[in-house]
Amino acid sequence: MKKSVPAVLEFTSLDRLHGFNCPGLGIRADIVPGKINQLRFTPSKTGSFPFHCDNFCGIGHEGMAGTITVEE
Ligand SMILES: [Cu+2]
Repeated sequence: MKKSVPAVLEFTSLDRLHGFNCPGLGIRADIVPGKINQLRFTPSKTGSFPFHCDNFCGIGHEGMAGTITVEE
């Protein structure tokens, strides 16, 4: 992502309820099966920000994670 550039993150799930949580950027969203959830967000700082699934969803839950990179 680019700092100070508005973006829309879209989430959906093919199986069950998950949760997107990126504490470093202060954003989270429910990820609901069969639905597209939109999260409007404008990053105000640069860096690498880990995110994870915050709704225990079964096997593989621990691996549901990644990093958002915000550049200048
Ligand atoms: Cu999950």
